[in-house]
Amino acid sequence: MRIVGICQDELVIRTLDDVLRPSFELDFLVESRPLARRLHDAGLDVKVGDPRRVDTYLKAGISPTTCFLVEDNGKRSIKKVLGAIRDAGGTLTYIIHTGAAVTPRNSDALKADFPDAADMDLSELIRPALVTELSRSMTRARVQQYQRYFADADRVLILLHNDPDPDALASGLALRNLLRRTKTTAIIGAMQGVTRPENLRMANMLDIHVEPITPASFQEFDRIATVDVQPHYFGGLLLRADLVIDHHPEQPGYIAVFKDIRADYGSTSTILTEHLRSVDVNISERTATAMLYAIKSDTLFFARHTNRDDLEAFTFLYPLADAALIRKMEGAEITLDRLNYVTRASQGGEMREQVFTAFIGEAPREDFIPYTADFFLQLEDVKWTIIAGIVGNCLIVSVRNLGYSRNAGEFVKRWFADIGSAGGHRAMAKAVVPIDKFRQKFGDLEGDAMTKKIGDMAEQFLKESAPERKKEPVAR
Ligand SMILES: [Mn+2]
Repeated sequence: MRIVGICQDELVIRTLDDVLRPSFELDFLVESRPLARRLHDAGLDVKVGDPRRVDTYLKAGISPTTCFLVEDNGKRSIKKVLGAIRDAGGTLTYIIHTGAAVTPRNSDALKADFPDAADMDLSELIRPALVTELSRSMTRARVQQYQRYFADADRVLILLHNDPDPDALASGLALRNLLRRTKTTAIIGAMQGVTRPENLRMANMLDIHVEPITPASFQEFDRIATVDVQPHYFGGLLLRADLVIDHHPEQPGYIAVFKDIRADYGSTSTILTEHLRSVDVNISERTATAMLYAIKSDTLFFARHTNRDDLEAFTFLYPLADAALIRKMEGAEITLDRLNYVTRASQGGEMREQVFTAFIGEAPREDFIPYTADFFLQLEDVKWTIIAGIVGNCLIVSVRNLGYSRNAGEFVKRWFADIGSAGGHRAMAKAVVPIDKFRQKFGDLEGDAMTKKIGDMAEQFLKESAPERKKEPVAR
């Protein structure tokens, strides 16, 4: 395919020549003779002519398949140039903006006269690659700093949150990799071990061993890192960490020597993928599989709280991972026990304007509640799920939503922050409330009355918070 570049700036011409010449037949039309001579001497295919005249193009022997790349550096109108190309029979015209930002008025005027011409912005073309490269080198500096800081430690603890999920497990593996340590020199630990069946299965299949840790054992370690969690989570038991890597909103109340907290990321594994890439660490199939599964599960396969970086990390990890193994791990999600709670929720649950709420009574393990919340979010027409159940002497409330219209974290804080712990993301949140405190505040409710109360809370919250939406900044 032949491309004719109609450009005035030497840097633009040389850059386009470098970028396009291997793939296309490329020649340039310039107005200045000295410039043409210089470029010609450098081996470029250049002609001199007036780009505002039709016969310039006719003489150049263009055909209907010739593509025109017209530089608009903002100094002089290119309207006549576009007109001449069109009158000479040119149909494939691209405008490449290289000057100061195009004003919408100029751009609209051109669009009206030349609706088929496509626009490109040179800075927009360069931006993605340049930004990625620069942020990678900044990440590299940060990673090298903490690698050095951890290098001379005998024993390292990589601490996960209670009942670690795939993201926590994968992040533990990834960080151990980054610190170039083995399972004897860097312990992946948690105060409360893995309980959810699919997470146990992941840990077994990928041979990830989570050591039980007590607060008393913290001092046995020379360095402590927390991943997928911040030290405040441990309620004053851990006031200081050497390294914190997390994607939950940043919390006050602890000291960290190094931290990388990115609350707009869908998973901690995404952050760690960037760390691994920045220092060119070899990523084993096991680590890649764990991280890929983590990104998939933390973002509900990109259905919630996710960004471009998650997608980019997923794309990078995919060829390195064992996809068949991931399918096997996912198969473990459905168990007869869990179906029992799904059935309870479907029998006692209530649907109000795309909000599904259910109280599922007592459960032996906490994971039945978020599992049920995730399950009902798959239903067509369901935008929010709020599932409550009693584990021990606490009421656990799990909130999920799609579409991000209102904040799930705000919902649990609105109703439960004063009587228990409540927090989370925009799309997923949880509250843990002692049941007696719940009853003091909301009354002695059971069964269907409980479901109805939660439905009322949702309705009131969604009404109250409706105006908040207008104040939010427009997403990029
Ligand atoms: Mn996570």
